Amino acid sequence: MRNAEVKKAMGLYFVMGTQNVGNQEPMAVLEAALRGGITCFQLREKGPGALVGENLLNFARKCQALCRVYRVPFIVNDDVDLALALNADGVHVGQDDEQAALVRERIGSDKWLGVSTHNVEEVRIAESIGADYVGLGPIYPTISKGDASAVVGPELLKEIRSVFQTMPIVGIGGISMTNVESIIHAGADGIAVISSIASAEDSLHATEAFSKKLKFLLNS
Ligand code: 3NM
Repeated sequence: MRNAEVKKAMGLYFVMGTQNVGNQEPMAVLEAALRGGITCFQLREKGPGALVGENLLNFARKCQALCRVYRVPFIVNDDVDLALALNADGVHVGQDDEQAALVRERIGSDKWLGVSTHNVEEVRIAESIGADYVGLGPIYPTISKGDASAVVGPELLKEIRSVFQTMPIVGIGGISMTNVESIIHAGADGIAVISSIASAEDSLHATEAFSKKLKFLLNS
């Protein structure tokens, strides 16, 4: 049951922090994405100028409240304390963040745990500690993550899908309308994007276009 729910949520997974929206109002961008049909949201507040303390807590609360209106899971990147304080739906950690096994212990079994992975071994470890899904990337070159590791391409996605047939997998990194098809054809359950929605001229239209294309690709 949970696996099916997570897979569905991986369809169009929007990742955003206040640093990703340029001059736009972050809440307006999130609302446009929710209206346009995102299926999961991750608050990833990172890098220079990132909100901290009370400001972060207040912003996160607003994001969570809006996600609830649209019945979209609200996941917190890295900050387990924040996720617990808000009773978020889940936590997402990278390889350099707090160890996923410890995060699972802290958040318990009810919350979703997502792990960023870059190769077969990392997916194997994520599976063994009970991750609900893995992000695999960067599939293509990205401008949104300064310390991104080497591009893996859709080929690795395909290989990983052949080894892990039931694990929910979301592709991330440089995904746009022009390459989304390659990610789904390689076996991903969906895509995770920052800039294609957050930096779009019109986030609502960008999201609607992704949503429509994904519905077609995932059902065919
Ligand atoms: N993680 P965009 S790539 C947050 O490879 C993140 O694990 C990555 O942003 C990974 O959609 C990435 O703008 C950035 O390329 C994704």
